[in-house]
Amino acid sequence: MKKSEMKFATKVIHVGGHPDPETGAVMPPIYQTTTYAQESPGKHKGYEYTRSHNPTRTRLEECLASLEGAKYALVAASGMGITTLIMHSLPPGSTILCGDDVYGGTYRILTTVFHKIHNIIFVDTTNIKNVERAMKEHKPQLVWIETPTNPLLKITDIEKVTQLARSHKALSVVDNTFMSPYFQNPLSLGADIVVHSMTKYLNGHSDVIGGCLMTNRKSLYEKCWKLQNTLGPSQSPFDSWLVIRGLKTLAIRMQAHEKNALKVAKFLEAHPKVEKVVYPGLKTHLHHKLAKKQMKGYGGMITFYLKGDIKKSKRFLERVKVFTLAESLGGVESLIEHPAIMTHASIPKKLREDIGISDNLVRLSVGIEDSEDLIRDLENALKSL
Ligand code: P1T
Repeated sequence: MKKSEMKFATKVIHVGGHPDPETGAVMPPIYQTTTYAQESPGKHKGYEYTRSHNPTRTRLEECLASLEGAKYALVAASGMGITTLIMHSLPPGSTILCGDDVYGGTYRILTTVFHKIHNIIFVDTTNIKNVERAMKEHKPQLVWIETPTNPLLKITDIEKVTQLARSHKALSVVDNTFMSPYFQNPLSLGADIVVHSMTKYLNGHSDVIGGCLMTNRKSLYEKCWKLQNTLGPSQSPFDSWLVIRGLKTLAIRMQAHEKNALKVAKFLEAHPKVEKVVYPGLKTHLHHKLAKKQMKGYGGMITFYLKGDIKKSKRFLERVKVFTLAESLGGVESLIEHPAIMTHASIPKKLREDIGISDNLVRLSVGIEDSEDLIRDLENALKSL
């Protein structure tokens, strides 16, 4: 069967997953090598040095490309590594229009590293009029959106924003980490590049740091690959192998995350000690209709506002037992965190509060444990407040 004809749950297992031609090993070998023998100087089998290419990484890239319906995928040692490559691929002095609610590390790299090379403009991309105005005023070379956003789960209309970018001859990038390719495919909605922190749902087991980009644009892929080869943030063969292993269950994991998240969101919404719940799958979500239109599901991330102050939030976070208080997301285990103190601390307090990352905001990465245990855990911690 052609890989383009396969359904998602088949692709994650079989694309790039052919048995090893030398031994018949069903699982791909971990090519734990830095270098490759050459027959004659410059005559080799496509592999010279693992910073440039590695056969285990190639298999992972093949699978990832197919999941986003892309011709090319590039894997790096972290999500931030991928952001670095994309930023360096632009001519110095470029203008980047970035969503105003993004992962704290993305905000940090743009405002403390790449502001020295490029002009960085933040805008609320959920409001298309804002984007239109900013496009005319700043004439960006690249538009960077995260949807749903981390941590506020705001939804940007990918089709509309990428269309606007195209009409202004700007490239568009969508960080699709929160949805994974199972629930959202930005390239099919018009994006030029889709990026993921593979550390999250793609690997799914909280044991690998990694990032990737997928695109149909050969020149962009080649530019980023050359930069990776030059700058060096290439992923190790073992980590690529672990992601190949994690990916195999992506479809069923995403279904389970979503099923649990909807139950947890509904429980929290009805709880008297909770001020507000944000989950794209709830009808009360500000962008629920758009989420329903452009996503195939709503994912496993929930944010909510507790009734109370920072002290109460800390007490609540100390009292959960099944949820682990930790940064990151997208693993099989449930995690809980405080964005203002943890993942988004690099955003200045005033700015954080203006966009809604307040001291009573809590973020959940709902895992695939039994939902009754997760709800009981939250109930007990809330009861103790
Ligand atoms: O951690 P790394 O693999 O470098 O990925 C960075 C990154 C990029 N994009 C999004 C949307 C992300 O959420 C992240 C990392 N986020 C966390 C560590 C977190 O807890 O939110």
